[in-house]
Amino acid sequence: MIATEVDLIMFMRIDHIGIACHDLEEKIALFTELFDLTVVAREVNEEQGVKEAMLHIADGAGGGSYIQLLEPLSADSPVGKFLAKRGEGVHHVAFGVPDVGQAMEQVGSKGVRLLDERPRHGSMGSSIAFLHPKDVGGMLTELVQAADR
Ligand code: V0V
Ligand code: CO
Repeated sequence: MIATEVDLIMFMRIDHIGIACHDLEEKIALFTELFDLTVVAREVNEEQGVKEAMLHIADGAGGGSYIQLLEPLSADSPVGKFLAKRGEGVHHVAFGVPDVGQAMEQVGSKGVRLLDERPRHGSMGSSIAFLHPKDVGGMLTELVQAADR
């Protein structure tokens, strides 16, 4: 789906909540046991400095909703620094959008700092981009365009 210039940025759903953790396998065991969730994808994303797993919650407009568990690949990666500073917990909230480039342009034009100049590779073949938490009420925000399904 291609948004036109007159369309406002459209959040179709919460795509995922990203949770920072020290030990991915331990937290996968916790979340699957507590909430009866299923791991549907795992990936090492070198560019983002993470080893991650997606636990499926539900399907919605243009894609699913997930919990994303994130273990840092190094101490100086975004998630590594977050763990050192704040400890384990909610790291970011990701919203599903129809067109990530368009969403970046629209939100960028409102003065929000984009942490990516162009969309990056995200989980399950998605295209992603991050917004600075200081410009979004303290919430690290991710825009996600799901892969064609
Ligand atoms: C930092 N801050 C946060 C935050 N991380 N606030 C809310 N949530 C977070 N996760 C605050 C921090 O406390 C500082 O505030 C301020 O922002 C600047 O932080 P910093 O520690 O000085 O800076 P850095 O170097 O830690 O950078 C923070 C940012 C960085 C957000 C710029 O983490 C980043 O570029 N993140 C985007 C990429 C990313 O997070 N990738 C991992 C997920 P005070 O203390 O000055 O008040 S990968 C992913 O989700 C994938 C692959 C996927 O979904 O498919
Ligand atoms: Co994410």
